[in-house]
Amino acid sequence: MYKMETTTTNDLKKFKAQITRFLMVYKFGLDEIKTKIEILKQEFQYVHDYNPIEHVASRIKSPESILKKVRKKGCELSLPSIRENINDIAGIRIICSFTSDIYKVSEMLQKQENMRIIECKDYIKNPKPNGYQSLHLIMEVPVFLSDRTEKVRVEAQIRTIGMDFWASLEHKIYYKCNKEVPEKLRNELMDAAITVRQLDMKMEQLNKEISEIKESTSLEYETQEIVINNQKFYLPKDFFKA
Ligand code: 0O2
Repeated sequence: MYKMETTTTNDLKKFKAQITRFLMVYKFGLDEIKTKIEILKQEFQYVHDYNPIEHVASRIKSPESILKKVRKKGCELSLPSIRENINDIAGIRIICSFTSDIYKVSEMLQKQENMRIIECKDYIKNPKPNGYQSLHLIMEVPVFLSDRTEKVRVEAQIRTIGMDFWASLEHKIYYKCNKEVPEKLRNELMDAAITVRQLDMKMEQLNKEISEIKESTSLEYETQEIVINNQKFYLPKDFFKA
């Protein structure tokens, strides 16, 4: 009896250590991608004086959620099978201001060396039947460990603020209704998804008009940058001469 209990405790300890090591590699993969995104963000801001990324959030799927997905997909419950079949253990969400920014960010990520794009799902061009919109990229990055290099998959969900707002509400409703959303609510969610799409298009149009105005006025006079209280201001050069 005593021996059996010890074996069980040891097995559990071993299993816990294995899972921790397994998930740790995904955390390193996420760190790699987050650094790449931060560099792109800063460089884009510097070169184009504009930042296409509003904010970034990331998470590692909990062992419980991994288990649920294994059951849903009907794949084998082993670490190699989980690695092969579950693509979103490491997930990053990139929120952009405008739909065109989503494609800019996706293109920049796809051009990165040392990174392989396994799959691209465009739920913006082809929204899901419930109205869900987002661009999903399954990426594979190498993680350099002390004794080996591992390739890690990270799922990026790139979407606008509106798409994100809709998705988080839909996710709540889906779980509140125990995955059986009543028809009335489903129709209302679909209407809201259409409104989000229209608002995104309107904002994109407005942004284009603002950029055109900015471009034409900046051509009229040369500006000089001044910094007051760590804030940048651009004033016409003639102002300083006067
Ligand atoms: P959670 O709790 O967010 O992690 P695949 O991974 O490609 O083999 P899957 O899971 O069907 O198969 O891929 P898909 O459609 O790209 O979905 C992956 C993730 O996108 C989901 O993960 C959700 O986070 C999000 N997503 C997809 N469809 C919807 C939707 O209709 N509504 C909302 N709110 N989110 C969605 P999980 O594991 O399902 O959930």
